[in-house]
Amino acid sequence: MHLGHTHDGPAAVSADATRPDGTRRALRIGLGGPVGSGKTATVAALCRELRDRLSIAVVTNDIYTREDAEFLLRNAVLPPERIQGVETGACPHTAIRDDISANLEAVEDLEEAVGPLDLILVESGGDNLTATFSKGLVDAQVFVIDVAGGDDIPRKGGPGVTTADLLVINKTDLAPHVGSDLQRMARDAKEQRGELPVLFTSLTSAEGVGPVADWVRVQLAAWTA
Ligand SMILES: Nc1nc2c(ncn2[C@@H]2O[C@H](COP(=O)(O)OP(=O)(O)OP(=O)(O)O)[C@@H](O)[C@H]2O)c(=O)[nH]1
Ligand SMILES: [Mg+2]
Repeated sequence: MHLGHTHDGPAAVSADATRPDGTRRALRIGLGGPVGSGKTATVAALCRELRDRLSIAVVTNDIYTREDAEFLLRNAVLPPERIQGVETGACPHTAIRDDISANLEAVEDLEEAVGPLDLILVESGGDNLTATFSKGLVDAQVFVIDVAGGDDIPRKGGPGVTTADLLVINKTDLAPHVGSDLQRMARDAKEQRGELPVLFTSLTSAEGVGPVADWVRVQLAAWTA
């Protein structure tokens, strides 16, 4: 389902876009958002959708475990050497915004071990509405919320909702069960984000992650242009 508007322009990219040998490094996309909104499910679905044509790796962040990396490994969304878990040991936003060293090391290790890569997905641990990625870590960021978390979340704003390069509103299949008004969520998101894109997804539906995969392809085309 796509109630939002699209925006095909390239996301803002960080300055250092090359590997030590001068070739272009992988596009790095961060996925953040509240606990349980569907970040890992989105990463898994993106890997399945894109892995045949693109060379992909994933970094996951968890506070005390490597649960998400293990989920991706169990589900064999990528070969094991392409998945790395970072145990942040503290608030997830610290590791993606304030001290990004562990994540940067994971991203660079992957690029060296299994590269050249086209795309690296970095999943933040579940956090609150203020969490955003440092531009030193990722080139573009996706904020994933879900309809079951309350249909007033887009209206509440915060940097994730208002400034992420893409806002994904997931689990639309649950809207009738939790009384969420998708039209209202689309209107509120548009008000908060202006021309920045918003996509509605249900990973249990046939369309699944398709619209997000299309957005990733557009970012990659801009990155490699
Ligand atoms: N009904 C429904 N369930 C979904 C959808 N997407 C994800 N889920 C389920 O929601 C739960 C949480 O999904 P995850 O992908 O683990 O969420 P997350 O954002 O990675 O969670 P944390 O990493 O713990 O913050 C899982 O049980 C998923 O199967 C969806 O579109 N519809
Ligand atoms: Mg997760």
